Amino acid sequence: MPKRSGKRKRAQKEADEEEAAGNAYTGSAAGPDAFRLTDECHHYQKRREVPWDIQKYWEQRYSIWSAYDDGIQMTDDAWFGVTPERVANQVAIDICEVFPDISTEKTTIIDMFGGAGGNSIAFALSKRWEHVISIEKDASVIACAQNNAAVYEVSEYITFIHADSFTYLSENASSIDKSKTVMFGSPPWGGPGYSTDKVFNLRTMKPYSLQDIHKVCSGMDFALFLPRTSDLNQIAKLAPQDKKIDVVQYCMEGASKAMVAYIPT
Ligand code: MGP
Repeated sequence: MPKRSGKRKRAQKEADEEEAAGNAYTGSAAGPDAFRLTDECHHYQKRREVPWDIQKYWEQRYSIWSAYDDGIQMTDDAWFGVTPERVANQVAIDICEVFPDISTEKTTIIDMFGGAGGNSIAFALSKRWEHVISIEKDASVIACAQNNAAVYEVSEYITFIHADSFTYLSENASSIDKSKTVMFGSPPWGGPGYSTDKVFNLRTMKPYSLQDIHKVCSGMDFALFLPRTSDLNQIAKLAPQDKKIDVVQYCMEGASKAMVAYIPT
């Protein structure tokens, strides 16, 4: 792929954003309204095509996406944050078991930081939800997610929303039925350098802190996918009176990849 100048790249990104914004995609199978893949979406096949800083993730591509070879698309940044498939599937099972009234009352799950689709696809595959809503603010990344949902044959079960989660949730607050909705968030952790701190400070997590996310999820059960070294004391402070927060470490090949905090209403 030829290198583009920063200015041209930015202009192209803006044009892509505008085009995708005009496509308020509301769910059905990929058709003419689908978000379009951009120059930032790739299906790398050879190691030499892959930028050095994501080679480690690309080497793990089949544990991230078992169907990688069927046409999975990723932006370079999306590799850092995508949940490996087995972990995403286990989280989709656990979220139903951990929250006590989930089996009877909840019909919608909102994936606040949908990314390239790893978690939303797992929620759709679980067939547990009437609505899986995947919100993503990057036009190229949401195009990858929609493509990847089609690879896993679940496009029709996911509503892709191209938006900033915080704006979307505040603008749509009145139409979200909190008694029927569960929130899931796998936020950015501030890049791959997150692991340098012995205990990860969720209060200074960038660009959204634990408190920012907690605020928009209040009144709903929510599950957060966080660094394996996250400060448990900070998480514990969010426990509603007389309730506990379950924290689960998700391991692959004997080592934790991340933890999920299941925070009840
Ligand atoms: P990692 O710790 O960067 O890599 O990501 P690895 O190879 O497990 O660890 P290392 O110790 O060998 O370097 C581990 C997993 O964490 C990834 O597969 C993602 O699921 C998740 N992850 C990593 N980052 C940087 C993020 C992030 O910023 N946000 C989210 N939501 N998940 C991330």
